[in-house]
Amino acid sequence: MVVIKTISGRRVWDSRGNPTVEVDILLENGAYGRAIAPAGASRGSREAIDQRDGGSALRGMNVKKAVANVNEIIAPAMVGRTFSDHAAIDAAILALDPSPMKQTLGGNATVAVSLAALHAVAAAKSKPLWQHIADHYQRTASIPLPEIQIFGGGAHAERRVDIQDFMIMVPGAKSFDEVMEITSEVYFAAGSIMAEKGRLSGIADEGGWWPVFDSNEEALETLVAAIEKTGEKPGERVAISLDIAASEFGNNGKYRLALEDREMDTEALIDMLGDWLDAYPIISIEDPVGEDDPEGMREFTRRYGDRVQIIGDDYLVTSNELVKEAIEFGACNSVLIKVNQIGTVTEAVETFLTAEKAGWQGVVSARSGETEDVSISHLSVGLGCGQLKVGSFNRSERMAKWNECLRIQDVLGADAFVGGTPIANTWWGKKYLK
Ligand code: 2PG
Ligand code: MG
Repeated sequence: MVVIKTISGRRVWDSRGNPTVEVDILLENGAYGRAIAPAGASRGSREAIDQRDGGSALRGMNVKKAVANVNEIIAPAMVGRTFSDHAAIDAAILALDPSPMKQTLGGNATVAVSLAALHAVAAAKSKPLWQHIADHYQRTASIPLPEIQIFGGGAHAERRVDIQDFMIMVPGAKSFDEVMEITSEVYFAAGSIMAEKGRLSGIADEGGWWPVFDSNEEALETLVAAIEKTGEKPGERVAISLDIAASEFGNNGKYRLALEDREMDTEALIDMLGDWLDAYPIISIEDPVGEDDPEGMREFTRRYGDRVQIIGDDYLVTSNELVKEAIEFGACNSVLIKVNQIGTVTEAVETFLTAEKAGWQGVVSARSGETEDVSISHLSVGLGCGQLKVGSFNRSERMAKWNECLRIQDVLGADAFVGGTPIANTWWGKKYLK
């Protein structure tokens, strides 16, 4: 049992320099928790709404109202009350805002309170956060396999290329530490290839290299060249993961690749991505078609679901209801888990468990607007979900999350790393890794 002494919200600033909500929760027993709301740029239309003040100041992004919701609505309703655990605090948040998209309080307010409560309750039990999560949900903690961005595009790079995330995964590594080492080599190899071509132009929102390419596929070719430059054979220990984020360049089954001045329908987009799956060692693909194109998502899954991880992000927005529907419908075989898309830890975990029960992979993920908050590293470890997507290998809001996994690995031991098997189980692995 915990008794809440104070809840205080304040405005802090995220990795893009935008305002965001930080919450401190102090318990009567002296334990406390703090968390900061992240923010997406390529947002699903059905995800929890960030309450922003609008107007001209701070590009309409100010969060005075959301902070006030914490201090003037949530705090008075909760201070002095006794709760059994963080889930009971989440239930109280949901009672204050039962709307499906957290329109009343703002998802940025609810997620910061929910995560701060998770931290506070873990502290009250004198447990590291990952341990509290593992114990509470009766999970076996493990160190996740990262998806790490090398080139950032789409909404994270002024749409310089259409595809959003060009990432690597290193399932062939023996430890999380080795993933970091190999990723560092690939990241800087990619940078030096860009520099040699006179195309090094800084970095995108999540720390990946700014994508100065003439076509989307050129980014893939460069990624393969970067992997090779490190002495790795693409598809052996290191593979490619893409977030197409197709909702950003598609509408009602019509897609426009602006970089290549190409219009295509769902069928042509699926064919193009299928050609990429044949030509490159891609083991994971996120939002291959738009969130408004469920038939396309089902068709993509029908054609390629046995050879690649197909993640729903904008399409599923960490919603238990939408995941249930997609399982039934036969669209996707994996889901991205972003706590701020749904608004509370309880709801995000519920969605993850539904997905896992159906044999889907759950991938805990950061947002493109992040901070020093490392809660998601603990969430992915504590749930033992298997995969973590954080952005690139650059900028402290990203590195903080990778570094936190290294610290947890010191406690859990290298054997707790989940890598090693997934690539061999993929279509690519079966075909090329004899
Ligand atoms: C995504 C995320 C992270 P955003 O689409 O998966 O890359 O982007 O936070 O902008 O939605
Ligand atoms: Mg995405």
